[in-house]
Amino acid sequence: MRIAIASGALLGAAVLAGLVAGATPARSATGESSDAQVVRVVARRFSYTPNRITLKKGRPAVLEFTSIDFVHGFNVPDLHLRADLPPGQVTRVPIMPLRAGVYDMLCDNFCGAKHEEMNGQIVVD
Ligand SMILES: [Cu+2]
Repeated sequence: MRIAIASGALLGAAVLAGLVAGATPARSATGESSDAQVVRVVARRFSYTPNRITLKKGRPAVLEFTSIDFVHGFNVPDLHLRADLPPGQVTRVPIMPLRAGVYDMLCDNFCGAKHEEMNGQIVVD
């Protein structure tokens, strides 16, 4: 009988712990906040879609890239962001936009004739 009571108390504690854990903002192993703005971006010769990404200043964000055809090179020089984008997988790029502004993004892996046209902007406001 004592065992039954003890296990009941343990179960109650476990449920309570679960509720408390559920009430606190979750963080992934990489430290990304669960309230991050997630923006999916498709990369292909010779464009990013969307090619204008708007983020809220002070709110963490994650850019999720899928490349269709090539290892494009996502680069935002003024934000010191860079990632190779291998096709066939999602490449996540965390970003904490702290300063309002318009930042040019480009592809820095030569991907063909119109490579120079593969660009866009990140707008933080
Ligand atoms: Cu490219």
